[in-house]
Amino acid sequence: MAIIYGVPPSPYVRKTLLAHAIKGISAELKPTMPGSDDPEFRAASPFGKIPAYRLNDTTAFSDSSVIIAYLERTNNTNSLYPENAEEYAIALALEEYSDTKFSEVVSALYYQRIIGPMFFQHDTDQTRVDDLLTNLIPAQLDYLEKTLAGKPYFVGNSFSVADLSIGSHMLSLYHTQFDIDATRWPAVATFNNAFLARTEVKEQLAQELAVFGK
Ligand SMILES: N[C@@H](CCC(=O)N[C@@H](CS)C(=O)NCC(=O)O)C(=O)O
Repeated sequence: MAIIYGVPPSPYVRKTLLAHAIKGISAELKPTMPGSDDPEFRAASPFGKIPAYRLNDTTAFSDSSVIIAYLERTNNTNSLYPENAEEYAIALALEEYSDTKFSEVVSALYYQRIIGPMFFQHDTDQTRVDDLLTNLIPAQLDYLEKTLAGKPYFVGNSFSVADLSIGSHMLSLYHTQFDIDATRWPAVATFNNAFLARTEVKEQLAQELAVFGK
């Protein structure tokens, strides 16, 4: 069985665990913090980022997008990639947007409110939080609202890696208790509620709450 190195509250580990659950693939989670100097982990993730993935003694690699692309090649149950070439490209572009720009602002709030105080004895910077709440996160939710354009999925007519990535980062927002105002962002709020209602997401959330002692 493959090994996933990481901890469930990381949005990228979360995304990877959810892909396994959606596809019905088992893997062993080896709890590993970012920057860990465990040599087995470092061989899989030279820069110390989580998640990393080990298939066997000789093959290991890192990055949630890489791991999920690999999984798809081994098992196309509940495919996360659209068949159509244009939709495939848009799904990858949205995954990249989500794992960079969207993650940047969401993870900043998640760090300020949850991860920093809980694991790194960092005090919350209220000025930064106010900027995230008032300007930076709403700007990205405006973009997502426009992109969804009232549809249930970000690309085409089924759940794809774009939805998985965006939903995974939205779960960080859930932990921060950010309220996705359904009058300003109705499609995003509907998407988020549908994501939270998925069985594998509920199970993932329960694991994360356990890590947070909730
Ligand atoms: N593009 C990577 C990003 C992974 C990532 O940034 N993980 C964070 C934890 S949530 C990390 O390990 N940060 C440590 C660092 O940047 O040194 C992926 O999709 O897996």
